[in-house]
This record gives sequence, structure tokens and C-alpha cells, in this order.
Amino acid sequence: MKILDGEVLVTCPGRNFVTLRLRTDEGVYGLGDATLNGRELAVASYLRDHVVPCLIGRSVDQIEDIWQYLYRGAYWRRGPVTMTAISAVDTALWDIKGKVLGRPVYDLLGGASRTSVLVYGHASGDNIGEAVDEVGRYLDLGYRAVRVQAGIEGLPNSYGVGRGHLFYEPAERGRPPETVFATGPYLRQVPMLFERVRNEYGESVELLHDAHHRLTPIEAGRLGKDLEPHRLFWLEDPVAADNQQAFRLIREHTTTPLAVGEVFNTVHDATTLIQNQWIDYLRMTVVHGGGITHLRKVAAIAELNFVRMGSHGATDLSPVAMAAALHFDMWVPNFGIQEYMRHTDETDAVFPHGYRFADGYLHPGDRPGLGVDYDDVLAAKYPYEPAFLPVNRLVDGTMFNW
Ligand code: EZ4
Ligand code: CO
Repeated sequence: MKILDGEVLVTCPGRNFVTLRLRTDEGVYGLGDATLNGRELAVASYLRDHVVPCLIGRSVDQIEDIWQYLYRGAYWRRGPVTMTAISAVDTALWDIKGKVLGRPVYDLLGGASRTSVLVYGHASGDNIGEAVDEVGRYLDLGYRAVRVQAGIEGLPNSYGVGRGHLFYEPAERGRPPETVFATGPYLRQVPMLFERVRNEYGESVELLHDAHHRLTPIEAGRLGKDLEPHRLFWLEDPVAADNQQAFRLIREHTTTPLAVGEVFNTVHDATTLIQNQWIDYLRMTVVHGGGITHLRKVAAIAELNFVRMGSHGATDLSPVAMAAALHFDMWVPNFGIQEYMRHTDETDAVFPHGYRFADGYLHPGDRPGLGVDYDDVLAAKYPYEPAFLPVNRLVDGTMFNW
């Protein structure tokens, strides 16, 4: 069975998504997510102009060889645009393989290692009180794990705090907005936030927090230490993720578990972290981490170094990426937890899918392949709209994240 063509589909049912659909000469098709938040059209062009023409006529059976061809053959390796494009091709090929064999993708990877996938949602509030209330809303829905973020007092807007209930969208239409951050108020507030959440809801719920790469190593060490009484499942992205050495210092100061990796795109971003066991959870995901083919190698190296996986799953990852992540999570032996932010009804309608939520867990479903489809008629109603992630500055205007 050969690749007949590849379509790059761009739609904006509330936010932008780029999807690759590979068709075979026998009428089977597979989907791969190619969404790179705020840089969507760069990946669309990479696929349309530089990848799809080289795929026509290749055998869909050769998933590994096609991955190597796109990674090694391009000469220019790594980087988020390249790796997101490779991920889309790889994911679509696994989808096709599952459909051809009549098996869900997790079965092809080695079968289920668990009955379903533990997920966490995002509770956000403009202040501590609202964030605490929002945790209760998630518990009422059956969640067993909740990430908690609150707006920082005195700052008009800060990154990573959702607006409204149950939905979370970090990108904004038009030119990139700018958010302000102040380390002092943030470091004072976060331990108070988690003290309130624990007092309100007790010990059984798993709690997580995302620092969005905004601290220095020693600030992160202090935050981890201050959060120890509240027993977090993990502290995510404490410092700039390209500073692997920083994690040694954080580790020396705290027993709060550490997670990083949503911006990593190959194993080479994480080798020092993994080999030294400086993190507990690696948050790379299928769509930005080289597809299932690369991520399973990353997970194997992590497993042998006692690091667990904890896939990124914000709303800018489409239902195709969410399904691929869930199949991966069902199989991967060293699984930790899966992030799960609900998509809007418009997005769910464009991408009908078989995965389902119950009692705090997601199951990918047992349809052949990934179990996700694409509704062209609905998608055509939502043309692309330029949108960007915010730029972060300190209150005096300084660019930071380093
Ligand atoms: O900033 O998905 O854990 N989730 C996150 C997200 C990311 C966005 C980037 O596109 O940190 O909010
Ligand atoms: Co994050």
C-alpha cells in the first residue's frame, strides 16, 4: 500500500489547528496533528512544500524508514517546526497501520499496560478564592488530579491562568499580547494557594502546578521547598527548559517532584536531565516530540533511568494529538499522568473521536488506528486566524525566561 497524497488542513474552530491527512492508493487515510501554537503556517508550509512531495509513492509499511528519511535526509535536524512536521507524518502512518490491521494503536505498540489513563485538568482563578472554588468544580466532574493556577495580586494579567470555567486558551488573536510577571508576589502566593486547596479538599486529590519556565534555579528550589507540606504530584517547568543543569540545583533543594519537556522536540533536549535523574516526569508529547516513533525511544531511555512520562495535553494540541497521546499512554510502561484540557464543542465536532472520560481517567477507545476523524464540511466554516502566545516581561519591562 502506497502513499497517494497528503493534504495539509488548516481550521480555526475557536483556535487554529493544522492537520495532515495522508491517503493511500487503497483508499485508507490517516491523520496527524501538526499544530505548533503561534507558528502554525510554518509547519503547514514545511509539510506542503517540502515533505508531502517526497512521500508520494512510498510504502505506508515503512514507518521507521520514513521517519529516518525525514529526520536524517533533510540535513537540517531538530527544531520545533521540523519535528512537528515529522510528528504529523509519523502519527498519520501509525493511524493507517492500525486501520489496515484493524487494531487500536496502543495494541500495535505492545498492548495496554493499564486499564485507562489518569488525567489532570486545569483549575484557574483570577485570585486564590476563585481558583480554590474551581478545584471543587473539577472534583465534582470526577477528576482525581488538578493543576491549580491563580492570577497574581497586583498584576493585571499573568501567563497560564485560564479565563472562564473548564476552558483554557493561552493564545490570543492579532499581535502577541504581553503579560507581566513579578517573582516576589508569585513566590509568596503559590504556597498560600496550595495550603487553601489542601485545607478545603484534603489529601486524596493529586495537585499540580505549572511555573511556565519563569523562575531562576534558586527561586525554583525555594518554591519547591515551600510547597513540600502540600505534597504536589509535580512542579512543572520551574525554569527555562533549555537550562538542563539548573535542575541539579533545584533537585538539591527540594523533594517536590519535578516535570519538564513540553517545549522539547527530540531526546537530545533531555539527555542530561534523564541520565542524572534530575526530573521525575518528562512531558514531551507525540505532536512536538517526533511522533510515536521517536517518543517511544525517548520513553525507553527514560524508563531505564527511572523517569516517567507525563504528556503535554493543552487545548492547542488537537484531538488527533490527544488520541495519539492516549494510545501512547495506554502502552508506555513508565507512565505518570496525562494533561487533559477539554476542547470546545466546535473543536470536538470538527474532530469526532472515540476517546472518553470517566472517573478521572481517559480511555482512547478501541476503534482501529487512532479513532479520530476530520469533518471537512465543518472545518471549512472556520478559516485560519493569526494568533500568538503572549510575550512575558517583568514589571520593569525586562524580557526574561532565562
Ligand atoms: O503553555 O500549550 O501545560 N500546559 C501548558 C500550556 C502551554 C501551551 C503552549 O502552546 O503549559 O499552557
Ligand atoms: Co505547561
